Amino acid sequence: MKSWTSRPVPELPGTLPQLRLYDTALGRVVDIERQPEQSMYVCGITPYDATHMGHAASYVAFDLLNRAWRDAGVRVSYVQNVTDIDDPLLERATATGVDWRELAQSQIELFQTDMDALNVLAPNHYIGAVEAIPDIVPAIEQLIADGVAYRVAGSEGDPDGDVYYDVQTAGKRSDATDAWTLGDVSGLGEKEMLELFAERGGDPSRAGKRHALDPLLWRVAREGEPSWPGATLGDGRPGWHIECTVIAQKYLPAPFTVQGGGSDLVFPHHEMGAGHAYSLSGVPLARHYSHAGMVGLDGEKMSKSKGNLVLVSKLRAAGEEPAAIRLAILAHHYRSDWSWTEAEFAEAKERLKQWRQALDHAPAGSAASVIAAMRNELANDLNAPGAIAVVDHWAEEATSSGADSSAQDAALVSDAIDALLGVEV
Ligand code: 5CA
Ligand code: ZN
Repeated sequence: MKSWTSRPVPELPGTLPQLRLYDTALGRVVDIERQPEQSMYVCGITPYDATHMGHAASYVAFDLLNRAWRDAGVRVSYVQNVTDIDDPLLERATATGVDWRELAQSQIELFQTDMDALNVLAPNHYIGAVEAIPDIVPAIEQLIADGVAYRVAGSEGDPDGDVYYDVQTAGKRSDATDAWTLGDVSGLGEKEMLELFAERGGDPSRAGKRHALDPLLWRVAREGEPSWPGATLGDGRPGWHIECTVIAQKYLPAPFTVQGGGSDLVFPHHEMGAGHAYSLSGVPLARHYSHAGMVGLDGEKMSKSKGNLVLVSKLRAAGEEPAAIRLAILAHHYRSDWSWTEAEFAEAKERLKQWRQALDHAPAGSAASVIAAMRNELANDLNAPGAIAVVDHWAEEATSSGADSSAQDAALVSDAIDALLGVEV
């Protein structure tokens, strides 16, 4: 699938120090090993709804990582999927009387326009679940042949042949220290897992499964549902976790550096994806798992059912500047849960104005220390609020100095804000 186009990233003198990032599986901040090329997989949208502020914040978070690596002189190989076939998409299409393909297409286009507006760098590979099916089918066949996946007999209206991943058998396959067992990524106990599994697309009570937490790999065709050729699996469509695993394994090294997404993906999605990958390849899927906090509206969870979605496209249509939206997102550390509020958006707009005014008074020789301090903040677990505070401090001094601007310093500070924070001032 075609991706959007990245805007150019200004080059800055010097380089970002050692990058440290919070690793969900380890539960602490770790040094990210230096390599000439880093690799990142960020879970993409399920295109049944327009990009809301929560989606946007998760892509902006990993865009900071992308930019930090680039600033450290490292190439970045970046892959993102789009879940262009799944239950929620079909349900929404049916409910609204729109063809599911048209719904997906329109929301993907809107998402890409939003990402471009927010100056999020594009992935090198943007891959749909549907286009990955020819790669997913043999992977599931291999899991069955290896005894870590099984077919379930039909019952209660479900036909024969849905394929599930056997979490218990898979978790006992190897004694290697890097082998996967259930809970390695999320650190959760079984009771919490069961609750989240049911909430987030799992089917714990499906009859015939070996374990309630076994996730779906292949759903055989049902009347009225789209399906694709599945070779020995029979016609059907893929489960959710195997989609990301297979796409990541095809386009990225094994293991790749960071898998990212919102914190609602820790379990079951990234947990199960890590299991599938280890079963398929005998090496971990990713070296690190990284998660962005959840965004709400005025203190409540943002959800379609509550009707409280803040859509990036709606703000844009109302004439709001995307750079201000991005700055409002960045005022929160990527790992914290936070709420979008009008008051904070107003603050972000005011901040952008002040930064722009300050550029007219950039003191000569002031840029180097601003860039170094911003880099230190971002190298420390992508502390964007810290980097913003650095620029705020510089802007206050610049404005109060009233001096004529040093063109060179103004250009450097402006480039740093663009290159590191992705905000065009
Ligand atoms: N297609 C799958 C991932 S493979 C999916 O979760 N799609 S999504 O459209 O539901 O979400 C896309 C991304 O936005 C995910 O990383 C998800 O964790 C993140 N996300 C969704 N809601 C929020 C929210 N309220 N706050 C922060 N991030 C969110
Ligand atoms: Zn995913």
